[in-house]
Formats: sequence, C-alpha cells, structure tokens
Amino acid sequence: MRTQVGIIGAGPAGLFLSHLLHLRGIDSVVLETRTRDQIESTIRAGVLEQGTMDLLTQTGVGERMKAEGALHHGFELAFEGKRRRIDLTDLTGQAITVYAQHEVIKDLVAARVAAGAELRFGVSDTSVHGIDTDKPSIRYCHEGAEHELQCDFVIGCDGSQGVSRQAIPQALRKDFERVYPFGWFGILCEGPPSSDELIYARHERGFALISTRSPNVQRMYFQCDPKDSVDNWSDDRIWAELHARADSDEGHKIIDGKIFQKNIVGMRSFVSTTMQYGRLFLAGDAAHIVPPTGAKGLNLAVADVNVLSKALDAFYKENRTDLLDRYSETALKRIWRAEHFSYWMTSMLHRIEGASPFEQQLQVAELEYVTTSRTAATVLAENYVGAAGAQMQVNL
Ligand code: RFL
Ligand code: PHB
Repeated sequence: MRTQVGIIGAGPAGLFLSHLLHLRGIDSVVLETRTRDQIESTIRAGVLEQGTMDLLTQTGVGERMKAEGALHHGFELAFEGKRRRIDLTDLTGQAITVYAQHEVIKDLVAARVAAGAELRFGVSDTSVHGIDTDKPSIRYCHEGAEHELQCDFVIGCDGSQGVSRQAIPQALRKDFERVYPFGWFGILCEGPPSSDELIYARHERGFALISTRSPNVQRMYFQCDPKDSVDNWSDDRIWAELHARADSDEGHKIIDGKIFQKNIVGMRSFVSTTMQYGRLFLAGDAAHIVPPTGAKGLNLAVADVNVLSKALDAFYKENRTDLLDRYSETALKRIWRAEHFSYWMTSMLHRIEGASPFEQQLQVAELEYVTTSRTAATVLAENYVGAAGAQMQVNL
C-alpha cells in the first residue's frame, strides 16, 4: 500500500492531522494498535482551549462539541477555605469548553470514516524504516498478515509509549524530564455538577479538582500516591477526602454521587527534542508530556498537527521544505510555554512532601496574588485559554 503521509496512532494528534490533511487534499493512512471501541471509550482529558474549539469548528468537526460541551468563561481557585474566581473571558476575551477527549475522538473518527479514509485499527508490531531517505515506510501486522505502507512522510502520533520516538537516533535527541512524586486519583460519578465552573483546590491534605462531563456525570480528581491502588479507596473514603479538600468555609459543598469509574495516573513533564529526523516527524504525547493540572496535553497535540499540516501543505503545493525544517523549532515554542505553565500550576496547587511551612506559605501567597492582582490573573488566564502559546507562534 502507498500513501502520501503515513500516520502512526489514532489519538487526537493522528486523527486530527489526517482530517486536516484531507481538507488540504493530501492523502494519509492512520495505523492504530487499539480497536475503534477502545479509543472511543478511554477516559482522558476534558478541557479544550479557545484555539482548539475554533479549529474543530472551522474544520467542520465542532458541531457536537458546541451542542453537548459546556462553554466555561472562568474557573475557581479554592484555598485557605475560600474560593476565588478567575474570569477568563473578562481577562482574555476567550473561553474554554469542557468536552471529553473520547467525544472528540468519536467526532474525528466519524468524519474520517465518512470521507472514506483508510484507518486501520488493531495493528501490531509497527516499525519505521527508511526515514533518512525520501522513501520511508511503516511495517506492521494486521489480521495475521505482514504489511508495508510506503509513504513520503511518517508522522509519529503514537503517544508516550509509542515506537516512533525511538526511531530518532539517541545521539540527536535530547530529552528533558521531571517526574512528580504524586499522582491523580480520578473518578467519574453520577449526579449534578457541584459548581458552574471547574474548581482547582489547594489544601494541606493535597490538591483536588472538580470538573464535569455532562449535567448528569461529573469528573473529579484528588492528589494521591502514584503507587496507591484504587482498591484501597472505598466510595466513602473518596468522598470524605474530596469534601475535606474542596468544600469551602463560605458554605460551598461538593455533591456526592454514585462512583462508576476510578483510576490513578502518574504525573510527568517530558520534552523530547528534536521532533524531526529526516522524513519522520513527532506530534503530541509522542514528543512531550505535561502534568494534567494545566489541561494542556490534548491542546498541544492539536496545535502541533496544525503547524505540521501547514508545513506539509507548503511541501506538496509549493515544493517548499522550509516550514517542515522549522517544524520542531516552531512547535517547541508553544510546547515549552505549556510545559512551564503546567509545572507552575502543579507546583502552586499540590502538597509537596517535605515542603517547609515557609514553602507552604509561598504557595498561599502566590494564590492570593493571582486572585487579587489583575496582572497576575491575566498571566494565569492567558496561559489557561491558550492565548500565550498562540503568541509564541505568531511568526508561522
Ligand atoms: P494519545 O492520545 O496517547 O494517542 C496515541 C495513540 O497511538 C496509539 N499507539 C500506536 N498505534 C500504532 N502503533 C504503535 N506502535 C502505537 N503505539 C501507540 C495508541 O493506542 C493511541 O491511541 O496521544 P496524542 O494523540 O498525542 O494525544 C495526547 C492526549 O491524549 C493527552 O495529551 C491528553 O489526554 C492529556 N490530558 C489532558 N489534555 C488536555 O488538553 N486537557 C485536559 O483536560 C487533560 N486532562 C489528560 C488529562 C491526560 C490524563 N491522563 C490519563 C494522563 C487528564 C488525565 C487524567
Ligand atoms: C478533566 O475534566 O478531565 C480535566 C479538567 C481540567 C484539567 C484536567 C482534567 O486540568
């Protein structure tokens, strides 16, 4: 089989890239290890930046997001028993939408299938070849047979555990990493929202986040030991912990409900440079990871492939390679902005084991500052909605 662009991975990066390329008249094939059912039901992110919302809408895959997602104009920071609002729209003129990642995936798969795209689910033994030539290929197994996909470019959108990053020679790669000594315990529960907007809470017992999925399903997280097991946490214990961390002294109480999903995720910051080697390009989690506190991962994946699709378009339509050559440099500006923001939010809101009382007071001082100074609040807001990252890339 032959195509112009071979894409490994059907996460947000791979599917959205395939969709963008299709709109530009460029053919692609997407290879994915998991089944369609699996990718359409894995619970992950929830927050879409203004730029992501706009891109999905402009490219014709934003209809259900608009109808079923929740448009939020602000969020709350909870600390020292109080809640203080960050008015995103007043501070930046922009907003965010809370819409589950697997719903974005469903919309993208539906659009690709409707356009007759070649999406191969359930592949195994993916490997990348010839990326230092102009005839690269991807080998894989599908339904018991070995296949080779020949293409002009290979795009690694295969997430943090994929194979494509390893295809870049170690000597050319520089990896940057920070592993946090805590994780997030996530739940989905039945019931009404506890609040009109998301609540990010700093408490002596640890961080908590109150998010939502729909009028009847809520998403909540609390900081935990990444090595803990969900089996150690009864529903009663979970609710006691969430109440202790997220209820306020001003009369706000979160609303309990029947818990139907529990999981624990570790937290990591990671950037791999370079994001290109020969005819191989990396996008999304394959090249970088952020802790979820800043809600940036999915948005960065979308931003990467937006840059890449323009560069590939310039190659096919104008025979230009300069945008492809600059892809890594261009994408990394936004990525490092998001890395810093996610690290900053994480450090300000989480309980750091061994932190001195002085260091704990610094966290509170910072929260007081971002909730009282318009200048400081604007820094937070423009990063959260993604405007700061967009400014990093104005020279596209
Ligand atoms: P994905 O989504 O991991 O997709 C990669 C796909 O590649 C497939 N694959 C392979 N296919 C073929 N051959 C191989 N060898 C392959 N190896 C892997 C995988 O099966 C998979 O389908 O990466 P992508 O597309 O780069 O997208 C990244 C996002 O998924 C990720 O950054 C976000 O989920 C992060 N994230 C959040 N991001 C946000 O923007 N806003 C949020 O609110 C937010 N909350 C979160 C999050 C991530 C979380 N977890 C679970 C880490 C909350 C949590 C709890
Ligand atoms: C979510 O709703 O899953 C969510 C929201 C905000 C975050 C991370 C995750 O920062």
